[in-house]
Amino acid sequence: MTATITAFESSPDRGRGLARDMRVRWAFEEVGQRYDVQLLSFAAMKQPAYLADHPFGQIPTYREDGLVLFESGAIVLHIAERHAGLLPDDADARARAIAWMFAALNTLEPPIVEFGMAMLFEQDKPWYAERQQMLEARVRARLEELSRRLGEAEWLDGGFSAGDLLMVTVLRRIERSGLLAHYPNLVAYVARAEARPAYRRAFDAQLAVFAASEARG
Ligand code: GTB
Repeated sequence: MTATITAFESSPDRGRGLARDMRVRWAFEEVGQRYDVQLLSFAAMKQPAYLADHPFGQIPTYREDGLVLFESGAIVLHIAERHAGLLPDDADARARAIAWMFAALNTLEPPIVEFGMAMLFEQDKPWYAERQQMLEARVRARLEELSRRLGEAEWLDGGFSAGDLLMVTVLRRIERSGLLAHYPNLVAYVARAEARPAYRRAFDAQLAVFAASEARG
């Protein structure tokens, strides 16, 4: 049975592929699996029927046969474990790729999200400048470490994996902040991932949803 994921019917990122359904779409494209999408309004995401699937009323969810999952990282891992293409066969290499998945979501994403949220919602606060400086320093520290580890390699550990997929979706969130530009190897890493045909298909699919929502008005 084809899996169904949920996504915003009108994404606040205006189709820039920053909402977390993007990473799930991309994972499906990398492993060559079809998927369906159920589009939701913010209001629908908070209704009891949806909260039964997602306790926090967010996108994305994943549904296939009797299985319902939430958390984009768990969904990408599930897809990667069920289909070839996103995790190496060698057990040790596979464990390392999964470690990079956790690093993307647990080590890089929290300071990056905090930095972005402050820019969006706290600019009018008297303490904003001081706090933002601290948040930026935290992001820079992580980027510095990631940049050093990646060096001139193409991907984080051998071939492209679900670890790279998640890391790139996290890094894309600060593309417009200028912070990434201090690390040319990370800029090249993101660009390399964005050039993958699977990424392009996923990006175009989510952009088409946003364009349709705009056309409807
Ligand atoms: N940890 C969860 C996961 O990885 O699945 C987080 C899921 C999550 O934050 N979902 C967001 C959501 O449903 C959408 S992606 N929010 C609605 C709510 O909580 O009520 C986060 C997001 C939203 C918008 C942008 N943007 O506009 O750039 C980027 C990312």
